[in-house]
Amino acid sequence: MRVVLATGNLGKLREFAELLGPAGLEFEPLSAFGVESPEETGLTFADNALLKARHAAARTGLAAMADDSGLEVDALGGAPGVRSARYAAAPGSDASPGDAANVDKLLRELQGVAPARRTARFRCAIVLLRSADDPAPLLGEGCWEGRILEAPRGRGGFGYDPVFEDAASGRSAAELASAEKHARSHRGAALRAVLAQLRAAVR
Ligand code: ITT
Repeated sequence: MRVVLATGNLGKLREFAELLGPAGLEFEPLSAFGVESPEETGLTFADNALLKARHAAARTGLAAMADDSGLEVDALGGAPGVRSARYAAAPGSDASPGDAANVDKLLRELQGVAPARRTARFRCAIVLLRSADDPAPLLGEGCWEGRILEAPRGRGGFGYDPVFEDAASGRSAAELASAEKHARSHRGAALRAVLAQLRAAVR
């Protein structure tokens, strides 16, 4: 199956290459087709993953996979959530402010919040569509529990990884080797769920 991966996020692209290589599924990034990303208007991660996959399948005529993910922080009532990529953007703007600005804003919002109240989780929804009008999309979801640190730690990963402490190991996501991150992460779990459905469907 030739699959287009509907993401413009280089950190996600790298992780998909690491995760999909061993599964034997080859993909091409949406950027290779000169297609822009759609506006993310969904209320849930699954809504947005479906919208991105359908857009990519419609524009390329290929099967498409998309990931929508983000960070849910309990002390912030679940924010930034589906708005994680645009968290530090000016009101009304849809331009991506970048990882550093998003992390700075998160640390500012949590200033003075005690360690025990800094619980958070990454969420990820991954959708695989065989075509733009596929009536039965495959959907996998994953969740990774942790806590928001008071300052960044580690040099790996991308996005919010340096300020997300893995509940199980006490290390930041940016301090984990990539294989360790995939074994625990929201994206690893969501992708394993999609691949299991795919294997069952082609059996
Ligand atoms: P695409 O929509 O093109 O895939 P995006 O960056 O806009 O790229 P999302 O809308 O899904 O993707 O936003 C995800 C946000 O959550 C973004 O700020 C990421 O940095 C962050 N995020 C998701 N998974 C992450 C991970 O494993 N580690 C750190 N940050 C992550």
